[in-house]
Amino acid sequence: MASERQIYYTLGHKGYHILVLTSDLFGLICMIQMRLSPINCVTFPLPGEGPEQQLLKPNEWSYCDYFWADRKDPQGTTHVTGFEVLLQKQLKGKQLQKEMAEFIHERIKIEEEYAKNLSKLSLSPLAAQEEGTLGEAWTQLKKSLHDEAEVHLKFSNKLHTEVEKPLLTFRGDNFKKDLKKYDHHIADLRKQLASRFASVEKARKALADRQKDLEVKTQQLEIKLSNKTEEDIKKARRKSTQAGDDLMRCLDLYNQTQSKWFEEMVTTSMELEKLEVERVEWIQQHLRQYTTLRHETDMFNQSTVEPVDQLLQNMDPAKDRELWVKENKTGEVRPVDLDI
Ligand SMILES: *[C@@H]1O[C@H](CO)[C@@H](O)[C@H](O)[C@H]1NC(C)=O
Ligand SMILES: *[C@@H]1O[C@H](CO)[C@@H](O)[C@H](O)[C@H]1NC(C)=O
Ligand SMILES: *[C@@H]1O[C@H](CO)[C@@H](O)[C@H](O)[C@H]1NC(C)=O
Ligand SMILES: *[C@@H]1O[C@H](CO)[C@@H](O)[C@H](O)[C@H]1NC(C)=O
Ligand SMILES: CC(=O)N[C@H]1CO[C@H](CO)[C@@H](O)[C@@H]1O
Repeated sequence: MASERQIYYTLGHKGYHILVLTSDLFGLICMIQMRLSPINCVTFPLPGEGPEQQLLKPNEWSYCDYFWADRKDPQGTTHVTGFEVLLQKQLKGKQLQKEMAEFIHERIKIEEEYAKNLSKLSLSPLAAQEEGTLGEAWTQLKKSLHDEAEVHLKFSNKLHTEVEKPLLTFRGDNFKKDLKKYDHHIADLRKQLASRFASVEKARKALADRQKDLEVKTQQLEIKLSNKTEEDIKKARRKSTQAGDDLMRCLDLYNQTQSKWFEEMVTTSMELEKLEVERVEWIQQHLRQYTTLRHETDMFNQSTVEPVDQLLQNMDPAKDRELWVKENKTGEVRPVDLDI
């Protein structure tokens, strides 16, 4: 009797499918139809086929939703997997973080040199002999340069320990090793997927051959071109069924591997997403520390000139004159008219 079976193999989670249509009408003809769009051995739905796909994390622009396909590199010669694009982002982030540390290092050097210059100038003997309240104010002004130098030195030290070092040491050498591990893990699964895909193709061809063979034998029997017996046909049919089962088995293995790859892609890309969020937050935190320290410097820096302002306010030119006159006066008896 005529029987018709339709077996849908759903691959992956998003309705990617291989449709195996086994229609053994009179037990003779098997039709296989593969309805999928494999790209580099990953099966995607054909446009308009399969159920509508929803994003795994709608509205989040999550890594796990946007890196399923491979991309041709700019030269167009080799393919870069979506996962490799994510890995490259991580490596670049690491490099940029290092460059930021380098930049802060240069900033520190300027600050140190500036402090050294101020400190040196504060020791200058210029106008050291100024006297009185003006002399005091002048001495304080020179001293303020030394205090200011201290402020800048402290700033540079804090920049080093609280900004440069954290930026430099965030994620040590293990980070690249970890990325390599992720890379190998996902690449292995892709390789497995490719080999399973090849098996499916091979099994599909084998089944097609078996079916052709069965068809030819059946026709030959019908038009009595051959003395093939029912036995031969049964044998051919058995082999065809076997080839069909084999294909099913290969499909199932492919299915499992793609499913595994899919899951690992989701978990690993979300892991990378988390790492990126952490990196950005870490840098943000330390750049904020930079601005805090810089503000502090201004405030301390202000305080170094406050005593100078104070002394300038306290200056008393009259008193200075008095003091100077007392010390250097040459005689207070005034001359009188000549009298004979
Ligand atoms: C420090 O002084 C030297 C000259 O003595 C000058 O070349 C340099 O630019 C100064 N540096 C800073 C940061 O002011
Ligand atoms: C079938 O035909 C072949 C030659 O075409 C012959 O050798 C063979 O003996 C035949 N077998 C039967 C069962 O008639
Ligand atoms: C504080 O230091 C900055 C340099 O970092 C300098 O330009 C500024 O004039 C200083 N301000 C005072 C009040 O000393
Ligand atoms: C004024 O008197 C002081 C103290 O005796 C002295 O050090 C200074 O050299 C004198 N100034 C002049 C111009 O003689
Ligand atoms: C039709 C079919 O075999 N689907 C399977 C594909 O693979 C996943 C994961 O191994 C299974 O859960 C499905 O049942």
